[in-house]
Amino acid sequence: MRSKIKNLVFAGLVAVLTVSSMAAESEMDEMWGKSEMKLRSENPERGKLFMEGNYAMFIHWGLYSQLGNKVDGKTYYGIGEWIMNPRMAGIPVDEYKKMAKTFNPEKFDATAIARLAKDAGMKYIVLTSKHHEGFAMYHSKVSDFNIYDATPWKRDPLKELAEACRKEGIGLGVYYSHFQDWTAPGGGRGPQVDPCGKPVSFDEYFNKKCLPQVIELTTQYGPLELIWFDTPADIEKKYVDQLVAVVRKNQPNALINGRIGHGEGDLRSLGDMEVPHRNVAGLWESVDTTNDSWAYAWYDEYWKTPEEILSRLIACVARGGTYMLNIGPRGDGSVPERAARSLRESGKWIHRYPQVVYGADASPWKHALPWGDVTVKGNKLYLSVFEWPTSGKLCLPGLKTKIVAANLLKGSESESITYETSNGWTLFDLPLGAPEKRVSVIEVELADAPEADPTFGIDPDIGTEILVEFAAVEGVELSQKRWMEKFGEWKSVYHARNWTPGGKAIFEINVLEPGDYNASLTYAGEGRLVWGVEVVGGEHIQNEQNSSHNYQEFPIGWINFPQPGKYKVAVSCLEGDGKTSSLKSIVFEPIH
Ligand code: FHN
Repeated sequence: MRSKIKNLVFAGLVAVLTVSSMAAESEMDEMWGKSEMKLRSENPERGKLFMEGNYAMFIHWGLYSQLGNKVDGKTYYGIGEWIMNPRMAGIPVDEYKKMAKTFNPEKFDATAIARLAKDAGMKYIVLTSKHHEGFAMYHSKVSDFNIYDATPWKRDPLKELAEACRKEGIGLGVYYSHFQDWTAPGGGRGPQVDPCGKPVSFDEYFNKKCLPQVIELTTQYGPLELIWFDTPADIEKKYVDQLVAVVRKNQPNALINGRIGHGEGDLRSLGDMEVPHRNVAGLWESVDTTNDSWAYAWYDEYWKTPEEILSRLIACVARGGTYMLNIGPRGDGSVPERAARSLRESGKWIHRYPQVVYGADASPWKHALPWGDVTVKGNKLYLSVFEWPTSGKLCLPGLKTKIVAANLLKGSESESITYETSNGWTLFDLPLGAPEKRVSVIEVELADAPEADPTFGIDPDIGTEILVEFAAVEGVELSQKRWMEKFGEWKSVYHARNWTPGGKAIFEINVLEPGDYNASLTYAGEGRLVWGVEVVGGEHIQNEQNSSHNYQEFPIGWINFPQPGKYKVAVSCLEGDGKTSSLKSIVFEPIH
């Protein structure tokens, strides 16, 4: 059974979230609701593609895609599906609704999208059937504010996508904004009166639009993999219960994500664009996007490269979860070519190494390793090497299970490689050149289920960064900080802050090759700071360095580890404004 299920009992260990100080940001963050990780095991058929596929396509597409973040010649930066919002362009309801008259996505091609997902190695697609602005991207009988009735296009893209997905063997899911509806009277954060000025309650909105639309969606498009609800905010539990009941009745095999609210749903969707650094138990997904926007934004050309996509996907699988990656088609229905190219290129690799991703489990190291990451299938480890060692040896710390064989994979072919062990490390002999241009894979067959010591090994060839979230702290606060880089573009970091005199972050490490290493700290802060780095029971170094409000790596100096083995390294902020100093990580670079 997959470890994401087995580890369920540890779900409570996941770190607590501390949101950033900006009130409006935390308000949006809190709209995700408090979800719990769990698996409803009464139906083993539920969520098969989620469980086995580990990779899906998210699509944000709606009326807003026409604008691409530009209104009356002005560009609004951030997530374009919020363009109506006063913090973006602030478009009045009547004006927004008129945009349906010009929505004519003639380049929409459901088959091409389903094939793109398939080429990308994704197993199902989740389309925004109704986002917060209330426009249904399918033929709804309940509200004429829908793509079939209100636009000159007069087609049902969800129906076309459902058919295309079925033909291509891809699963389908729908996104539905159940609480927020900015154009329907009574909808969450929407107009609270009807066009005649009569007050309309949320209850009326729910019964006249939300619930009937979820019934339509769950009865008219064939089997669905996932019903993806979003931003429950302060919705009452009685509404959530009704939605769950409808989905269970009409789509017993569909998963419900935790953003339905009130701890309901089958799986947890982490914060937007968040790939966790430590293993997370239970059923969960990361939702991310191919650039920095969900909906199409004309200016956003900051695309993830194929390597970045693979790195984030493999990280999610290695942490025990799944990855759903978004595309934002343009208003004419076409998919930005650069997004498609990165998806196809990364997909070629996934099709060569499906065993690394599909049905794969979490890494027993519980975090990434300096050169890459590890996924597991039965008694086999898959080492995905992003940084190929120039020394001819790949160093794996702390493997406790006996190795039966090690192979360097070249697509479906493989070449046996030799290895030796030293002080609890396994050193694999590798050719000097990587067999793959993006990510090379080593398969390690074990005599039993894999077990590993998760202590961070300091790699003798390349720099090892250890995030402070893995440190034990005394006299320092460890918390997660979230912020929006642009409106709706979430970033997060775990940091150690509020350093009191004597405060310490203690990192446990495992050294293979004794000698000098250059220790650097990545931090943000104000003014000059004196940091100390001390090998407990050994050398102490300290240095004054500047700081910046952005996280930056500052060298502290060389430090010696006299012999192989485990050490504790304590970091402290000795002088300067400890209150505003925010430590993100320590880096050890070998001195060759
Ligand atoms: O407000 C939405 C946002 O527009 C987007 O759909 C994301 C995707 O996860 N969900 C909400 C914010 O978390």
